[in-house]
Amino acid sequence: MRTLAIGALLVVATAISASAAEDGPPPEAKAFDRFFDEAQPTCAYQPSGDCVDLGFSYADRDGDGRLTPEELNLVRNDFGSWAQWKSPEMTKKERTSIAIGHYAVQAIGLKNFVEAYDADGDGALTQEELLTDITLDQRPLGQVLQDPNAVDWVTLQQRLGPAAPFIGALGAAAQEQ
Ligand SMILES: [Ca+2]
Ligand SMILES: [Ca+2]
Repeated sequence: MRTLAIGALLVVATAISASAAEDGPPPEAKAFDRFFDEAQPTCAYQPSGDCVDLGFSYADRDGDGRLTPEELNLVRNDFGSWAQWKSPEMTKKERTSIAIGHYAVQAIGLKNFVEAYDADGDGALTQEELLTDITLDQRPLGQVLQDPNAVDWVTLQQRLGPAAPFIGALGAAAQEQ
């Protein structure tokens, strides 16, 4: 009986993945993919501020110059959907980086993250508030995030708690790609 049930599950799972392949990725995965294609060369080679601008405007859905926890949650969903779609062609290292990032975001929590940096208490983050602990310069973002002099890790960790250092791992991963 159990074998039958597992067999049925396998058939269903296969059918779902086959139909997913036919229909292509969900729209939010495609939206993130377009963003990723556009941002990747900028983030790899251009000054860090350009990369942050691109990411910020992607996340700022209503274009008011501030990121709410809801807007950040949409980005997380887009990214999750994209990562699931791209997972088969990722290296083990890329999958590990994504798992670490996912862990850090879950552990910190988007609402806590916004509250930790929301200097004026309006419930959303301007780019200035977001970058309080990071000093951008002409180097690409991955390099900036790996420079202990550019990121105030002590303050950042005080704000965000023990999961904060994993954000640094993301910076390192971004630079390697
Ligand atoms: Ca906004
Ligand atoms: Ca604010």
